[in-house]
Amino acid sequence: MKEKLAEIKAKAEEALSAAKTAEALEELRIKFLGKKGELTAVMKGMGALSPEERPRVGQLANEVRDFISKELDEQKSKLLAAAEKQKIKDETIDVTIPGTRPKKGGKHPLTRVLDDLKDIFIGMGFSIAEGPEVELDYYNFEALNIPKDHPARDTQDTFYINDNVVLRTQTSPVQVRTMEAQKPPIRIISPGRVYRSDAVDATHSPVFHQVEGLVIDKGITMADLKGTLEMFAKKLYGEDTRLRFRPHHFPFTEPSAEVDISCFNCGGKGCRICKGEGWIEILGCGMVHPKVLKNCGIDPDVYSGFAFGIGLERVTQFRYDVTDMRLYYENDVRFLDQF
Ligand code: 2NM
Repeated sequence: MKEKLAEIKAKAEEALSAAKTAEALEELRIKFLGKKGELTAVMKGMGALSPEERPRVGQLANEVRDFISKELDEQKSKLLAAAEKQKIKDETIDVTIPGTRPKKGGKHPLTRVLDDLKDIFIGMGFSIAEGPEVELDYYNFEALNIPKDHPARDTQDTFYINDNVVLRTQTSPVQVRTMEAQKPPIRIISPGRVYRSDAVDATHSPVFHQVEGLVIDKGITMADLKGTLEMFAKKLYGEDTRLRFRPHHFPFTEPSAEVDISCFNCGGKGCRICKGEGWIEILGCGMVHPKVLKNCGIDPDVYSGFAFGIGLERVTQFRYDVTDMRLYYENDVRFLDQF
């Protein structure tokens, strides 16, 4: 029996030092010290011993049990300490490693220029007005004095939803809605998306953006129009910018004009940007037609006003030298990264 105990002790010592996990240790505890364990089995057999031998073997058995128990505890704390060390090693962060910077996003060039335009006009006392992109034929055409047989109504140019509903071809319908709803004085710009049935190329897109402006009050004249647009152009393209008004025709304004700015690149001498002209066309404008005022419930004998329409893509093209409109909509980061 003594040999048996010595054997258990030796076996336990070897097995314990080889155990690598808490689970393995628990298995060994059950194997050696458990109710059905090897040591318990020996102790159960002690009844067969002589009264002299019993206490000595009993003491030895206790020693072996205490030994195994102590070894178990020691091995357990060794394993825990090793696990803790490994965990600290795994979780250590080297704060001296240079970080990987996330790429910064930026505003789209059209958004940048639109923000500038809004700032300029808000600074002159204008408010921003917005309206539906799917618009009644009445607001897009009829109220604006664009008769049924006008070329702008041709299905070539307009996306029709049905006989009475179109995708707006300009943002003027927003201004018609504002004139209907508000009494003068009115000072608004209406930026937004507009639609024309055009094939895509470097200078055309079926979807583009306009910023139209409208001022209505008593005594508004062409001088107010010129002063407002001159201030706008100088703020956007620089204080040296000069304006040139060329007579034009729009159904909704009378008189009407197209406006050129002196080339911001060459100052008027002629260069690549202005195609040798010295001038660059940037907008259309005019005094709101009395018929349009009347259509919107404003008495043209009391009030007058001016309006203008700016193409956002075109203005942005000259601001950033973008030569192909498609670049605006493709969202290639190699293009967008430059702004
Ligand atoms: C342009 C050119 C000239 C215009 C007219 C109106 C309204 F609603 F008051 F009649 N809004 N915008 C206008 C005038 C637009 O775009 C080239």
